[in-house]
Amino acid sequence: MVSNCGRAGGTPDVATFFTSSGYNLEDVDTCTLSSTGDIINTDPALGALADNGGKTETMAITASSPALDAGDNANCPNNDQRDSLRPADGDLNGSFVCDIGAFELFVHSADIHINNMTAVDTAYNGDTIQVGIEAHNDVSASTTATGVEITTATLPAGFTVRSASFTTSTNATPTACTFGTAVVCTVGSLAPGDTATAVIEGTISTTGELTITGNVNSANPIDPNTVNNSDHVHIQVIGNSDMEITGSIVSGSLTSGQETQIAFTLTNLGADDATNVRVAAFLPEGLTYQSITIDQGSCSYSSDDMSITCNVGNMANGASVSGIVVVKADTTTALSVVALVGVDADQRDLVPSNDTHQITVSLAPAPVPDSSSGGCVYNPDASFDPVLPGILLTGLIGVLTYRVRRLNRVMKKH
Ligand SMILES: [Ca+2]
Ligand SMILES: [Ca+2]
Ligand SMILES: [Ca+2]
Ligand SMILES: [Ca+2]
Repeated sequence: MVSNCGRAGGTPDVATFFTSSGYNLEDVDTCTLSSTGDIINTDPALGALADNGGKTETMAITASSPALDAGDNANCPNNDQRDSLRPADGDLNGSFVCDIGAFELFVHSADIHINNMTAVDTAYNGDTIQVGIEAHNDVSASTTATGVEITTATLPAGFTVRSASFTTSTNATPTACTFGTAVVCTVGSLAPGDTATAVIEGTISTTGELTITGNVNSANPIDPNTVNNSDHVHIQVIGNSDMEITGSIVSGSLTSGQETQIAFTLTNLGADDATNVRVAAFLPEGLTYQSITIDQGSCSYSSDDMSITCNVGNMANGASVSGIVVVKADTTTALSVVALVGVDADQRDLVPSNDTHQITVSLAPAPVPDSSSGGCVYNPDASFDPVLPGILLTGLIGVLTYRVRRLNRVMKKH
């Protein structure tokens, strides 16, 4: 490092003209430095001559000096004039390069970073959840980081903080953080290897995906890697939709061979919109399926278990969808049977009692022609018990519940 070779006047630093071997620095341009690594017309930003350690005084450089990490490792001694090890990574870019001149600057660093963030993957609208943000000063840091803060980015709409505090690996007593539209935890100092963990408790009042971003920053010393100072968690928020299904039959008493219609209506009683709404209907022995129509979505019938399934799609809060199943009586004995309809959606249903509905139908065999009179007679054996045994109802409802669950599983695979 030189200042004024004297070729352009003034008092020369270097007595005779010399040829640069490279990696020299001059504050003006009197030395005709033009070899590899040479720097001209650049102030090296040297400090005053002072005792910076070692046997002789030196002029220190700072982290902003152009001499920093600008030397030649192939031609630099293992120690600087103070006997400090060189090269040192002065700009903390991971590359250890000698500084130009007699002084090798060692720069303290503390790579503070977000080590982990925790939160549930899914939650329901109305839930109160916790989000953890763990910050760490890397064990390889050369010094304690000071002025450490754990913060969040502006919190998403629909997430209201109820409390926030942090602990550290050296102090398990929670310290309060401030919070509003964001959270700020003033951690203070964090020694190499130490951890600080903020816990934020908040209530959800929305649906869909919530993203919460955590940050950590420090005042000192230099953080060589700021990319790892931020991270985030995603929370899928499921809504609450009270699905209701009702049904009725046009004719509750049928003679074998007669057709009738079972009408059903499903309604989203809210409070959130419903997605992937599914209807299942099960016909009892004695009623045979003829056809189905529905306002929205599509349906199919399976003769295997006499079930009808409909994919209705999405239903906004308050929306209703209606359908009609045409059935025909087919019985040789009098009996009372129950058709069942049920509804489900992806949302949480806090009122499951209205998710199913049962429709009772009284069936009678067709009249037997009286060959002697040519007319019809009523078969006295066709009288039916209008009261369905409770155990049968329970069994059918159990079957429905099972089938709806099975249906749900099948739906969710697609
Ligand atoms: Ca260096
Ligand atoms: Ca470097
Ligand atoms: Ca960092
Ligand atoms: Ca319900």
